[in-house]
Amino acid sequence: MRYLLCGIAFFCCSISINYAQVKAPAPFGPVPTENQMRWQEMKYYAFVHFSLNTYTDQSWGLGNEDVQLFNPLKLDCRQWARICKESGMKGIILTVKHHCGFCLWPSKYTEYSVKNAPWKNGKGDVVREMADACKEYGLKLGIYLSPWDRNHPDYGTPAYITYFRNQLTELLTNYGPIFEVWFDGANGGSGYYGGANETRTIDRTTYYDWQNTYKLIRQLQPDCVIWNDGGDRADLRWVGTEGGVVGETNWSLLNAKGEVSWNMLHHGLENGDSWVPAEVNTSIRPEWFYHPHEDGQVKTVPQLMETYYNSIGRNGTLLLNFPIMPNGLIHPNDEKAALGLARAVKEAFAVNLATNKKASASNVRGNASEFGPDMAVDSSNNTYWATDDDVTNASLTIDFGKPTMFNRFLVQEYIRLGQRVKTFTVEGLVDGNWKELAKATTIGYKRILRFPAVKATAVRLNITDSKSCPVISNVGIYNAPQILAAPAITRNRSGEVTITPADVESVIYYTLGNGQPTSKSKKYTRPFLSEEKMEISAIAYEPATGKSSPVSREKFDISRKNWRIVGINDEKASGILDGNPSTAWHQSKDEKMPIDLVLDLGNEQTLCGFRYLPDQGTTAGIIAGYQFFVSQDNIAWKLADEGEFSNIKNNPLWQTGRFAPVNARYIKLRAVREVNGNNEAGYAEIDVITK
Ligand code: FUL
Repeated sequence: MRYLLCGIAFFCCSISINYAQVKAPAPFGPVPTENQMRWQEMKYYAFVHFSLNTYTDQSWGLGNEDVQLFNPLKLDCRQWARICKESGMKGIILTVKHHCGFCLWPSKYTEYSVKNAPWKNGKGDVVREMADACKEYGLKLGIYLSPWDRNHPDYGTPAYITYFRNQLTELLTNYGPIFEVWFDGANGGSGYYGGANETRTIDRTTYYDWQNTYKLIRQLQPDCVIWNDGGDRADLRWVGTEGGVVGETNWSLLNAKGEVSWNMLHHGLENGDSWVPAEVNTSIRPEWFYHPHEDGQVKTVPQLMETYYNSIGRNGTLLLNFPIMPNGLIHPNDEKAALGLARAVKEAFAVNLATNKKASASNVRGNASEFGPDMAVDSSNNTYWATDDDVTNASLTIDFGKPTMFNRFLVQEYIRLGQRVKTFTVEGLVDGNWKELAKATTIGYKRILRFPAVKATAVRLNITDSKSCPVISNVGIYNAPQILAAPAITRNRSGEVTITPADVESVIYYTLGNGQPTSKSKKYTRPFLSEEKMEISAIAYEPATGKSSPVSREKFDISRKNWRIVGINDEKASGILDGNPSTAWHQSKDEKMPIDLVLDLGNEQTLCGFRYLPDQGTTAGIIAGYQFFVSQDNIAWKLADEGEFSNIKNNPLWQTGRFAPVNARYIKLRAVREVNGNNEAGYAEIDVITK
């Protein structure tokens, strides 16, 4: 009898062991919520920037701009929605209130809104029109509501928080489902504030009392995700730059508490205790709001494709911005670029060469077919290949059966069970030998690797390190057509113009001026000298296919050859005149604001503006408040321009100041305020605009 009982016990045990072996892996570490999952699967959606700035050519309004300016006679949210839909986007986030405080909906809590604008005699509501258009086109609606409000008299006091929440309540109750709310952390301090015209500082860690605002949002819109780059962790994180790129290593994790450094924003935190995935926000033009002078600077398809790989291809989502024109429409150049990107993405990922191919693996969880390698090539994101719990190093081989050409490798983890993979490689079986094609770190929801096209009969994914057993839901292998990128044009201080292609196969053709170069234009063979004011346009052309890149154009003003930096004995300072954006120079640490930089142009010029490029490598020393002086003799100075470089911290582009033409030989850029409020001033480049 005893033997019988032991036998039964043994039998039961072995059943439960067998059963345990084929149990799905347990979640590892933090996992996404259903809201985060739904958001992640949207992948690509639009930002729309539209406000009074659209009419004043500003980046940040001060809060005193006249509501009478707002009159978009052709406003058509259906055009925005159509373009977004045709571009493959899944939603639109509208700037319902930017830092200037002007509201695109007739809020009952302020007079500073569409209700007092001439547009539709004050009866208009952009948010309503946007919500209707989104519904019609099957897009989700999100709202950007700036916490910083340069118009509101109560900004800085608790009363403003009540106002902010009242507005949020209006927006989250009157316009149907909202998929995302976006709380911009930018705050420059100064503003109109109901006429006070002063600087107001708030404590970012306490002032907004985010936790109670989050509660309100969860109550009003339980399916909504919250973006916040401030101290309080919400559902999604900023990636630390508006340049359209998240770190190659990108963990969807952060710690719920404590400071978040730039590195954490950009790469996530490998052992973070909360799921806070990355959203990559960038504009289709250099700036967020519409500026007519940027009509020729809309990002090209190769540039946008680069952004695609650097966001969606790196475990992020892509939030691409369209600035709206004063007439209320998206500019045709922006439409063309967005549709061009959609086409390029479709072409690149048209055929998944891995689908239903023979797959094998070094280990399969409990040898169960439901976790077998086929699950990674079955075109379903809900099935996955997984290994036994103790296996964190494993490979998956896909056999094409014949030599096959490809240049892209896509891989996805089943993130509902957590983000696990730390490192992996991709190999191709070329002429009977395994050859490494790519090596990378994290995977997450989706990772896409690029490498030169190769012909191989099989592909092997090697997970070389993982926090726990890998769980791979999908593998894709593609042969994307080559896209020629526009060449880079630079001119150094001696006037030497260099044009650099992005690849080795193409030939460069250029024209002087802003015409359209073709393969019949002048061929570029080596750097050439041009000390004059000049404009140049160039293309990369591939003789084998007859394809050309988009045009790159550069304007160079007078030569800086004879310029002198006055009163500075540091040789490195000449980096600010060398035409190379990556060499920067900073004033001595002992300097106190205001910090001056004086330049001698060598002879008198008729100036009508200046340009400043901040250090591209750090936010330290970026000038936010400035004055610009001119002089004939370096003794008597005249103020030509002053103001703020709005949003320069997050978007450190070339800044331009313009003024009435004036003759001068000396210029002085005075730094009045640094973005971080420190006594520091740094420069990558300084230039002038002559008449
Ligand atoms: C920034 C803002 O200051 C910009 O104006 C823009 O709205 C961008 C999306 O966020 O921080």
